Amino acid sequence: MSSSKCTKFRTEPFEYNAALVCRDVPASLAAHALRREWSEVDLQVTRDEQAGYLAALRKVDVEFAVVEPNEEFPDCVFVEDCAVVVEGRALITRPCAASRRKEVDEIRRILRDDLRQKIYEIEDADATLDGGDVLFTGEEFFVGISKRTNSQGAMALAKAFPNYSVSSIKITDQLHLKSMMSMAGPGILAIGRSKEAKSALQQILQKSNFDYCTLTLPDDEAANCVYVKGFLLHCTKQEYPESYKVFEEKFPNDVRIPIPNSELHKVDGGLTCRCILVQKPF
Ligand code: CIR
Repeated sequence: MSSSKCTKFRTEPFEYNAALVCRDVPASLAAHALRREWSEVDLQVTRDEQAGYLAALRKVDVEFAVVEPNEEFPDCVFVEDCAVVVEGRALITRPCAASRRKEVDEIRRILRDDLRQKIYEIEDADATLDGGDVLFTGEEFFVGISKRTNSQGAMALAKAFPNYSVSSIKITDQLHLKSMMSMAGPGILAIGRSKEAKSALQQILQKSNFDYCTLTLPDDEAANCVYVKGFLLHCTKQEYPESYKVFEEKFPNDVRIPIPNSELHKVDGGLTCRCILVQKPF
């Protein structure tokens, strides 16, 4: 991992004790989930992948809040896009895709009633914001301005979280900002090696006052990992052997949990997009 200065990063923003997840994949995902390039999807494999994901979260011992799969919403397993939750505040997003707009209703209810988060809404009807475009580093937010998220969406994020700075990062090719990066621990920014990932990193370094350690992965997709309770859910050796090697070298075996994602990746799903991590009040 590389870093020039040494910033002391706070760990509390990462102290999640609950996860909102979809109980299973709806059958409608196979034919109707959005995807940038058409690809046949094996429903049973996606269901096995989701079961593996839930098993991993059980292993790290977070409380579960579950949204039922809804056949009307083929993309509903990708809960991350529906809300941005930090320190007890939940901003309900306005997903750009029309087919995903109403997914937020059930997510809002669970965040408010079961996970006892304070709900914030986006008032600007022109704003679009997908949770996959929002990277919270523990110190600040970066928001991808992409085909899914616009500057009004970024402004709504800044309004909901006035204690944190929000910097916009221009995205051209990838679906979301987090399609090529995520936090692999407090202060550790996992990032891919594509031209677009490099451009995003450059923008981050220019706009940030913090000195993150960067964990560079050969594959953008592998840079989407989930840090929770000291564990790291990341790609498998079969899917991304070169990136897997990096995780193997940098993290002890007993904190790493490889998660298969190749089938859900066909509909542009990564690992972060299948949960919303939350600090539920005791
Ligand atoms: C979509 O296009 O909206 C879904 N098929 C994939 C969403 C992935 N979301 C995410 O990475 N946060």
